[in-house]
Amino acid sequence: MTLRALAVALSLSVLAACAGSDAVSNRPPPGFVANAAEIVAATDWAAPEEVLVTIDGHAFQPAEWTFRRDRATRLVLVNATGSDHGLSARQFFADIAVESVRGGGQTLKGPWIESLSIPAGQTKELWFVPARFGAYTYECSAIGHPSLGERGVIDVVR
Ligand SMILES: [Cu+2]
Repeated sequence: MTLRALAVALSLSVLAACAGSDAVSNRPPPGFVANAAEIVAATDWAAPEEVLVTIDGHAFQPAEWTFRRDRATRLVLVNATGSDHGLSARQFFADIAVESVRGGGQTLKGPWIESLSIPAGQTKELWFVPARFGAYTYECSAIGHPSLGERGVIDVVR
């Protein structure tokens, strides 16, 4: 790898870590579900189970989310505030197969996601299949927000 290529790779990884963007991958980050693309392709997306979450008053409402393993799922995140928020949930993201991230007038295809932004006043949708059972924590990726209570738990059950 040339120095220039290394510099580009480093700057891309810094961008991917930024709270203010969506980072969707077409190569599996370490530990992520390896066959996510096959899971997405084998899933019927006509009527996904919907979970609606509103961000307001420095809280995700509700804060506890329950999903069912192997089900097509549509997580709708409504940002009812005037500031930007994001979903930071590394272990949860590692265990799901992402069909798409929708919102802000665009659709990003998965099958792996590392970060999700929810800009002020916008709604983002995460279309995915929980591929492993688990109990997870998540928090807002904006600096200082988790300590104000903007965090919660996720359960993936049968
Ligand atoms: Cu926040």
